[in-house]
Amino acid sequence: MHVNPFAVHRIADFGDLSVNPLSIEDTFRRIEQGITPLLQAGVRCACVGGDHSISLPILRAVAKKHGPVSLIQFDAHNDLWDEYFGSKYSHGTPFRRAFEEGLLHDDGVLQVGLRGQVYGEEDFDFARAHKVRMVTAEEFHKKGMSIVQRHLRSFRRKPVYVTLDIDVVDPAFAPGTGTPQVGGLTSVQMLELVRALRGLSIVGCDLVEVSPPFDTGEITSLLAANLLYELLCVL
Ligand SMILES: [Mn+2]
Repeated sequence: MHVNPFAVHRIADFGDLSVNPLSIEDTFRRIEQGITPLLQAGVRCACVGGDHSISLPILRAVAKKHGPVSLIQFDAHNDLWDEYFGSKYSHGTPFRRAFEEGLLHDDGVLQVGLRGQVYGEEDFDFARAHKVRMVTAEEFHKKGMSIVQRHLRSFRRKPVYVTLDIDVVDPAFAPGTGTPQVGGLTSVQMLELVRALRGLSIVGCDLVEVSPPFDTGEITSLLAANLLYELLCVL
C-alpha cells in the first residue's frame, strides 16, 4: 500500500485506561472519561481491548464529538443481544445498547464475518429492524471481497467507526480469544478487508477480544499487532 502511518500522523501510545474489576458501569465511565478529552483535542483513538463491551463507552465518547456514526464491525457474532446472562452490559450486547442510546445510524452498520450458532432466527430481528447490513462468513467465502466493497461504497464521506473483534478470524490463525468460532477468515483475508477501508472517514477504531492466556505461541497477538498497524495505515 506504500503507507507509512508514522510519516502521515503523529502517533502516540496513550497507555492504559484504568478499569474497575467490580463494576462494568464504572469501567465504562472511566473509559468514556478517559477518551473524551483526547477526542475533543482532535485525536483519533485506536483502542485495544479488553473484550467487546469497551466499544460502547468508546462510542459514547465518539458520539459526543461527532454525533451518531456509522459502524463497520468485523466479528464472528453480531453482539446485538439484549442481555447476556441477565446483564445488559457485556461483550454480547454493546451494539444494541449503542443503537438504543442513539450512537449509531439505522442502515449505517455493516457486519462482516458472522457465523456460528445462534439461538434462533429471532436473533436477527433487532438487526433487521435497524437495517444492519450483514456479510456472513459463508457469503464472504463464496463471493469474496466484491460483496464487501459494494457495501463499503455507501460508507464513503460519512464518519465511520471501525471495530475489529479478533474472533472474526479463524481460530487456526487466532486461537487466543474467548469465543472462538471455526469457519472464519484467514489472516490474509483480514488484511485485505482492513486495507479495503482506505479512503473512508474513520473517526476511530478498536481491536478487541485478544486473550493472551488462551493464545498459542503468541500467534493471535502477532496477528492483532499487525492488524492494528494496518488500521493505522487506513486512518
Ligand atoms: Mn464481538
